[in-house]
Parts: sequence; C-alpha cells; structure tokens
Amino acid sequence: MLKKAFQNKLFIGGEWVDGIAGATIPVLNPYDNSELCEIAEGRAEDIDRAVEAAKAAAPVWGRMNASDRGRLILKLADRIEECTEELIELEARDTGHPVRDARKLDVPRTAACFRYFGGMADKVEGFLPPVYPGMLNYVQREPIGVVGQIVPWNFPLMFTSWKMAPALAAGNAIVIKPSELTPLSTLRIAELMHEVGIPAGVVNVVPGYGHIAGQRLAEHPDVGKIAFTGSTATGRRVVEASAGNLKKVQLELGGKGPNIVFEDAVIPAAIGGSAFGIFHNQGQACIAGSRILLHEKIADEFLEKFAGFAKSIRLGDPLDPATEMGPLTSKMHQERVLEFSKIAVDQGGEVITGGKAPEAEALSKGCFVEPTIVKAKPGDRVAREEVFGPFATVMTFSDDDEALALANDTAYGLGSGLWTRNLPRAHKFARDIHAGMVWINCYKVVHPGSPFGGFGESGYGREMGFEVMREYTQPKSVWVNYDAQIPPHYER
Ligand code: TXE
Repeated sequence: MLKKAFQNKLFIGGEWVDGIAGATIPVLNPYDNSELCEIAEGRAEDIDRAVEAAKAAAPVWGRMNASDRGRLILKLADRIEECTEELIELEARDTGHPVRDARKLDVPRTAACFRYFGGMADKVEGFLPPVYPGMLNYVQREPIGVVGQIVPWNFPLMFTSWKMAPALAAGNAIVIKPSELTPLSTLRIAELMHEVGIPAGVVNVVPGYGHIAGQRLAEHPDVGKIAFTGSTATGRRVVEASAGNLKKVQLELGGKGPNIVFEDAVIPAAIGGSAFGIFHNQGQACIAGSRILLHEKIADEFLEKFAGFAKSIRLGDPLDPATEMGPLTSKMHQERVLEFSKIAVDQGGEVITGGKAPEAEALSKGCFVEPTIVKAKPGDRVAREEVFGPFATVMTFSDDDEALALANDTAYGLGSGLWTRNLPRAHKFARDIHAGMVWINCYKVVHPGSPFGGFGESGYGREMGFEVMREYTQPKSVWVNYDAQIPPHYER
C-alpha cells in the first residue's frame, strides 16, 4: 500500500533521485516492528546537492508575487485535506499514532497550518519609523534564502507543516531532514507540493541520520538559518555546527511541563485534561504535562480517579479506530521509557499504575508502554528529566508558593498548565511560571496563530503566529535622502 515513488529516493530539485552512496534505511512499523519499506539514506553530499537546488530556486520563489506564493500554499492545504485518509494511514503505520488521533489532530492541524501561513504570505508588512526631516527610512522584511529544517519522529507530519509553512510563506527555499525513523509523511508532503505547482527546488527532502545528514545541514555554509526540533543535547550540537557561518538558529527542544491542580479545580476537567496532557501521542510530546503537581487536599481523590482513567485507556493497533493509545515510535525509545520506572523505584518512588509493557500477546511485538503514574520527590530523576513517554510524575504541594517553586524547579520552560477557579491566582501563575506557554483550565492547546516555543533549555525562537515570520525573514532598513540635499552631518 505504500507509494512506490518515495521508496529508496530523495526529493531534490523537484525530482525523485537516488542517494549518492546508494545506502538505505529500513522504516519499521512500531506496532509489530515489521519493515514498512526502505528509504534512501541521504549523506552529506546529498545535503550539498539539495542546498544547491534550493539556492537556485530561492531567488525565484522569494521574488514571486507574495499572493501567488500564498495561493500555492493554500492549494496545498486543500490537497492535504483531499488526501486525509491516505495521510492518516501513513502516519499511523510509520509512527504508531492511533488513527483516531491522526484524524482529529495530525492531519487537520497540518492542513490548518498551511492554510494559515498561505494567508500570511502577503501580509508580512514592513514599517516606516519617523526619522529626520528630509529623510525617509523604511524597513522591509526579506526572506533569508535557503533554510535548513530538522524534524523529529514524534509528530512528523504536523511538525513538517509547522516548519515548512511559514518558511515558504516568507519566501525561503527549504532543505528538510525528517527523522530517520519517520520520514514517510514528509516525503509525501513534498510530492503534494510538487503536484500543486510549488516550483522545483523550493522544497527538498533528504532523509538521513542526524549525525551525518543533520550535522551537514546544520553546518552548511550556504544555509542561512536552521530550525531544529529535538532533544536539548542535539540542539547544543546544532548550535555548535551553526557557528561556521553564524546562521540563524531556532530551537524547539525538550520539556518537563508542570501541570498544577489546585484544591478548587473542576476535578473531572482536570483529570481529562491532564490525561490528554501526558498520555496523548503516548506522551511523546515536548509540551507533555509530565509533572503533575497536586494540592494535598485533593491529591488522593485526583490520583484514584486519574489512575482509573489511565487503566481504562485502550491500547492497540493504531489502525483500529477504537485504539486510544498506540505503541511508542521505536523499540529503543520503549526501552528507554521502561527504564525510567526502574529509576523511579530505585530512588524511592512509587509506581501507582503501569511502569511496564502490556502483557497482552497481541501487543507483544510492538513498542508499547502502559500508561504510567509514579509518585516521586522533587530531586528525583523522574521529576527532572524528560521521559517522553506515557509517564506522569506526581508530586504534592500545600500552598501557592510551594506550587510555584515546584513548577519552576526545572531547567526547561516549554509548556505548563493549571487548573483552578480562582481568577487572580490563575493570572498570577500565568505571570510567574517560567515557560513559553501557559494553559489555564486546559492543556496542550495549539493554534497556528499563537507562538509556540520555550524558555531556558527548551530552546529559543518561536514557531507559529506572526513571531515565526520574524524567524524566517530578516529586516532591512533603507535610508532615502529624498530631497537629494547633503545630509546634515556633512554640512561644514
Ligand atoms: O532525539 P534527537 P532522539 C527528546 C526526547 C527523546 C530524546 C531523544 O526526550 O527521548 O530527545 O530522542 C536529528 N545534527 N526529543 O535521540 O537526536 C535526528 O536525526 C543534526 C524531544 O531521537 O534530538 C532527528 O531528525 N541533527 C523532541 C532529530 O535530530 C541531528 C522530539 C531529533 O533527534 C543530529 C524528539 C546532529 N548531530 C526527541 N543528531 C521534541 N522537542 O519534541 C540527531 N539529529
């Protein structure tokens, strides 16, 4: 059922081409670890070819009438919607996302992102600062040229749109490296872009390993900007690699999101929202609400009901519409997440539920982890490190000061949330929490119009909203001495 076209090929200069080394990477289905297909492995020389193609296309795309650029991106959004069924299945098989999530979230959000930025293409306005008499100064935002993008495996389809849509709207040409684990939806999107008429070379997709293809993209002297989503450790490597030509860097890294439930919370809402916060996508989300902080007055009630909710989540084949939680995306990652349950217990933590792979025979070949809830202390590793799985670390507090101190006791600062009916308290926490995003009586809500990104070791720069258009453009200040007289500072 997988499309032949993108098996064993790279997408460079508007064509499917062979990788220079002729090497391949197997793509596995995490539901049973069977091989879905092989893809070509892009190496450093392939990245160089892709950058060349992007360099040739960038001036044409960047100088195109912005409304025409926008129209092509809008056409792509429509085309993605037409391909909904195919993309749902592709994403489910490649990543393990349950089809019910891919239908509700991944595919519509991908189309919505392209649509939003298609509309943005002709609205990137400059401005005129008032300067000296007789002089005009105008500031326009120009595309950067060639941008490199590195996406991870947790939301490959959606993150492809978050990266590509604003970069294209701003007039840049792209070389994108999807994760070696989940390249298929990015390759398919490139094909759809070609179909709707986005010119050859504007988008180039080179799947490959991070330390080879990713590294070359991050260090390439002709790439003006690199946008990276992944781990904080790899983010640091990308920054180092970028130093050669001082390219712009945008980083969306890890998180350890505090999710605070106060004593006056609407408990059923807090339970549903917290479950979405940590269990959706098997917890493989940088914005996951992975530290649940409970007021001691409601901690027992919340935990009992939350554990009941966790146990009731239906694990199964991602292609089954009844499945609520699929496998993690790789065997290696499953083992890593399971290890954290042992680490928690070794440090005196208590596993309330989960902490292991499910026993059902039908799931035994897949990368599954049961929804896990662990009670821990603030200094424990599971309270500090990103687990990136269906793994909630729970701690309690007795007053607002303690809740805030716990919430901010992290080097990260990406997502955060709180559940309360006390309006002044909600706003005070929104002000004081050290995080790029705060959700009040909700969790993990995103929209292409609202900036997404973090503080501290969660990275810098923003995706989405108008903020991201600043990331993909550079301001140019133009001075005009419009009456052609000698400017004042040359007068003698
Ligand atoms: O990430 P990597 P990994 C976190 C999460 C997870 C951990 C490890 O905690 O458990 O990271 O996952 C490419 N130069 N997140 O090892 O290595 C790589 O090919 C350039 C959070 O998979 O960061 C892939 O495309 N690129 C997260 C991408 O980086 C390199 C999403 C992510 O891989 C590279 C994923 C290099 N030297 C993991 N090395 C989030 N923020 O959502 C690797 N890559």
